[in-house]
Amino acid sequence: MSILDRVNSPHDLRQLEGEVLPELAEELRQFLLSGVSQTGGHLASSLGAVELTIALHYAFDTPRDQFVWDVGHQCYPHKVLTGRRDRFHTLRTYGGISGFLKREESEYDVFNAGHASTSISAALGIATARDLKGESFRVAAIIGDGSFTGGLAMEGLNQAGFLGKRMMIVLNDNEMSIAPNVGAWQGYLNRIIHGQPYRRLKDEVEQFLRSIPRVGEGMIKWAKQAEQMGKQLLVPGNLFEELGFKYVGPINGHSIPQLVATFREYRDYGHPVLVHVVTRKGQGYKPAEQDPVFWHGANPFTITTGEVKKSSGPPSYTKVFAATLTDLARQDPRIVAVTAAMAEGTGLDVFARAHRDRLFDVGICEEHAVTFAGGLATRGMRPVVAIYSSFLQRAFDQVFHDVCLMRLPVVFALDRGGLVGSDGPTHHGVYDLSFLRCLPELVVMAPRDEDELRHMLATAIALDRPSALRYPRGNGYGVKMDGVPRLLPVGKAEMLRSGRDGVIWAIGIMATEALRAAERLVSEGGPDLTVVNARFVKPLDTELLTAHLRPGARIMTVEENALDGGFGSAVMEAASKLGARDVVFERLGVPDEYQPHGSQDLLRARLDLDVEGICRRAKAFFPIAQSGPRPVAKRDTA
Ligand SMILES: Cc1ncc(C[n+]2csc(CCOP(=O)(O)OP(=O)(O)O)c2C)c(N)n1
Repeated sequence: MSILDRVNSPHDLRQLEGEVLPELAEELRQFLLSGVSQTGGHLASSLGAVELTIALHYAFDTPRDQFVWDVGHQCYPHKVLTGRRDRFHTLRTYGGISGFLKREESEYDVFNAGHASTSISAALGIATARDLKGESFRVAAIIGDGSFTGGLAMEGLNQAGFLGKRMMIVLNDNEMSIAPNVGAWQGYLNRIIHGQPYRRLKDEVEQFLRSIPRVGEGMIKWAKQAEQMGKQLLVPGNLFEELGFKYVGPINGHSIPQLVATFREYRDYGHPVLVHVVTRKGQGYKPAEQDPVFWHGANPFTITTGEVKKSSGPPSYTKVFAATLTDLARQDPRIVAVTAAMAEGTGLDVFARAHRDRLFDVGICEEHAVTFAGGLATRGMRPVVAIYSSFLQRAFDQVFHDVCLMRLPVVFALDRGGLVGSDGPTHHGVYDLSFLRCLPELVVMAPRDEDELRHMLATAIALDRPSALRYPRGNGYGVKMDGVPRLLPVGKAEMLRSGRDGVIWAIGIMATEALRAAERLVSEGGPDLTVVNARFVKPLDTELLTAHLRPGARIMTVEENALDGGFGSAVMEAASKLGARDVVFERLGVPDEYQPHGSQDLLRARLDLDVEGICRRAKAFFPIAQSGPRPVAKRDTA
């Protein structure tokens, strides 16, 4: 029986002798590799946190003591040690355990996560409640250096230093976000780790003394003594001390004895303590150590070779977006791109290769990214903020206050719109159409395939007002690319098909799915349907809609977005404003509940958002015309 086999809870872990913990770390690492090689998942961050996780559970008294993990993508060792070893093979699969922290899953997951930079605020809230209730447990926030750059983390740090609550912040510094971390904070942390300010000063002093003629070795010796005093002023972590934290570190994050000793020494410190732990992303698995960016989130792979099972097929929407933007920027020097630490995920690494000085990685700072873009736009630039739909949620006010209210021409390129799959509810981008379409001045669109994405991007950049285009995760349909990107008429929908038994209005790739469904239905003797690709959620094509609002009409809407406040709602609201009478609507989309993790296909099928589902729902909703051909509703151009 391995050591890991004997650990079914942190309590079991704490029964082990300290000497066996490095061996346990090795077993745990192999276990993670074997599991993630089957399921895929966030490998490199979890491998880097193996020793840290063991040491934390060993030194603290969980679940009484509360750990708040930031983002949650590094929590696999925590999952395995907290009784989920036997379910680890179900990681990120439908019905299986989540890839992030989830309170519903375990009492050891005290705060859900998936989005970055929340841990300090949440831990401070827990510590504050503890003190108000006269309780005595310990609280620790575990946050990576990337997540540490987020505005929310800074806000938490600000209040934590001020309140002086008994809590620990463990800064897991691997000098990497998904890609190498950026920003002035990272510069500061790097200087602590690598001792640069001190070394630089030392070099400069020596150089200066040597440059003075006839300064003997005695003088340099004296200077070295003085330098020792100077060193006191340059103790690493001073900035944290100034902010009200006891700074401890930097600590080797792969040395369990050092970690355990440090946690034991400071776990009951009366004030906030920041323990600066240095780890290596991908530790212990050569391919991940060598390319931690690639291995941040891995598809299933072969452990021995590091060969990843590639998904083949047409280019992804991300790729098409990046290639198009890169081309458009060749003609238009106003175009600049902004990413919040997601250059690879959004494809902007491709853009940066061609336009090195025109990509701005602002760190995991979505709010700042949007306002920064607003500032750029006031001076005539055309900023394209490429961001995952679900991460834009935290910058809603910036979209409203710093862009739309001033009608600034910022383009929001929202990747991962719709159901994203195995990352689950924190990452599904199913609210953007709802939260964006309520903002005046904003043009909101979604392409039906990868070719239309190109035209929409060109259209968005040409506009003198803010715009958002959202497109899904995954591969396109492999459609032919239709010449150079052209400008689409704003607010005009596209008729994909005419039928006599009813109308489907769909947005984004659901328009393509609806068209396929309509074709299948006629071929099977089902209802003969008109299919409209709305293209724009805002402004909506009310002219075409008016033509479809005949008394007795049946209109189905299809969207990969929340039904509440989404595209179908927009159609119904427009119909109501247009005075429609006696029109029946059926809306397909995401119901008012959080969607689980699982494959995209499966999640879509559950909600009838695939050809099969649309066919089934359409058969039930649209009666088939009994008598001969009826005139198809024509566009009223009057
Ligand atoms: C608000 C938000 N923006 C972006 C992301 C995507 N994301 C997930 S992990 C990550 C990097 C985190 O870096 P760090 O905190 O240093 O952890 P590491 O992976 O290096 O251990 C990013 C940008 C996210 N989860 N949440």
